[in-house]
Amino acid sequence: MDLEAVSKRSAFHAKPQGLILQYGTAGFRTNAQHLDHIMFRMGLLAVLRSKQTRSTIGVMVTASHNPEEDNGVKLIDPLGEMLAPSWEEHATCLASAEEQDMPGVLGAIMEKEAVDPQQAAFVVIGRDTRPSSEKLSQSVIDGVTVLGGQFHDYGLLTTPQLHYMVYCRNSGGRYGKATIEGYCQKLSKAFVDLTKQVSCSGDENRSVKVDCANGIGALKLKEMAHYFSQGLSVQLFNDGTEGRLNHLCGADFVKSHQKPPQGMEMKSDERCCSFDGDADRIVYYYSDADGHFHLLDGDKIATLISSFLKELLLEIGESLSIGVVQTAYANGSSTRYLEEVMKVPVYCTKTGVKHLHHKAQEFDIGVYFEANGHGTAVFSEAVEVKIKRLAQELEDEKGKAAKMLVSIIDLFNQATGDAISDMLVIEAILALKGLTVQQWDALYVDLPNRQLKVKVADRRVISTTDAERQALTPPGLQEAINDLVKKYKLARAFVRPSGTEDIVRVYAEADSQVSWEQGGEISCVWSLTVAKGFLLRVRL
Ligand code: G16
Repeated sequence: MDLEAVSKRSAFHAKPQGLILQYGTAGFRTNAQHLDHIMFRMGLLAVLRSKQTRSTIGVMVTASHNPEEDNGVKLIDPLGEMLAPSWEEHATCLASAEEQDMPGVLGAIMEKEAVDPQQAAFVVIGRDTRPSSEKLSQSVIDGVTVLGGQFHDYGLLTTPQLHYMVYCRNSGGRYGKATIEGYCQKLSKAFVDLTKQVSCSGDENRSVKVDCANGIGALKLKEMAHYFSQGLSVQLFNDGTEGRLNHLCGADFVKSHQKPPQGMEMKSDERCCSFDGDADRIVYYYSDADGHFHLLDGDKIATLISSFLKELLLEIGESLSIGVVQTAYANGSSTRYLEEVMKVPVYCTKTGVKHLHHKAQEFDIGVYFEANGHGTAVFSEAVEVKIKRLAQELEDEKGKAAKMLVSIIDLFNQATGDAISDMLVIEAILALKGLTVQQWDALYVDLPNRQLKVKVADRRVISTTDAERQALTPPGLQEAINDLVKKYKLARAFVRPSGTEDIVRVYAEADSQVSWEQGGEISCVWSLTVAKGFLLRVRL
């Protein structure tokens, strides 16, 4: 490996002096203008990771839910999962190195990770529709090629599609074909097989309205819709023909504002959903006859999916372990419902799919969802083999349930949360169970809750513990939260620094909304005082 050539090439992707960025919740994210050197260096790092693992590594250029002027990059590990934490540290080191120190940092990573320089490397690249993405993905390619890595540029892809491609390539085809056609065929076959089982009395003309956040999800859903058009008709809104990415639309907007996206034509009781900018999150919603907005977020999705999987296992007569993984943002009602009514064990991890995914892999069947709509289900290899065998052996209702389980396993993108795959899973389950969106919503009632973004001078003053449910610093913050929370029934609140935006997130929930302020406004206000001189307020 020619580290001198790397230095020379790096000069074309010079790092702005003093700029330090960290590999955050889902890679590097900031304004696109500051990212050229990061892209080049992540191309280099992907080659090293590929050599070390002797596998294909993915590099996705996207900032997902962030505003259009931002961009970002993340690496995808061999089984389609997020980059291993020890390599996140290497990524931060490499991204922070001043130009003259770059070869030394690369050498140190190679030594620490025992990377064989002679080993071949292969990297696959994808990008979202942001105006900056194409140029930035060229910088990734520049980094890959200067270290002698081979690559395949998929061009425009949703983030979960790139995760799928990486998994397929490293599973020797077992997981599927590493092409867009392979992805569409795998999912649509599973969806059609599943929905064939719907009894005739069901709603035969199923349709759903999809807000695509003016992002890549629109292109990919259009590309795919004809594959399953007989089972489901999708009507796209915010498809990118006008309007800015994630602006007043998309899953993040709908979840945090708890209102419909702009540009969506909602009639009462119609089933609608929103993707985010790179189509790795989904939330559902509808507006009732009185015009009230109802949100079915990641928690409701996890409940629907896990109850369906549990029912199938019960029908087959298999007692496999099912676990649900959530984060601190999970609504208290959802956790109670899962534990007390469904009798499913629930675990809480830190924010970030990487944490949930690994916890979910501890079960025969793990269902994980963040409340923001990012999630999927994962099945152990032994379970997949067993279910496939049972689908061949069993007859009648048991055989039918086993076949449905085989199809739904194929319908999930087990590499990561995937809005398209999750939408098809949800649509199939609703059809099979004959549930309306209102009936699904009625499984439990969410505690009133609010989430706010607060801009502060330095978000790193806040550190947390206990899966981000408790603040460790600054001193006095957690005590202030505790004092407020104990005044209200079923109340919970926490504060954590975002790993994707330069803000602090504040979350609060309680059993009811109470009157606050003399203005007669019906709201409950949590005032969370931070010792560094700013006041965080969340209104319910
Ligand atoms: C990413 C992560 C999610 C996380 C979200 C917000 O989502 O993949 O796991 O919940 O960021 O993270 P934070 O609160 O740290 O900013 P996306 O859809 O933006 O890739």
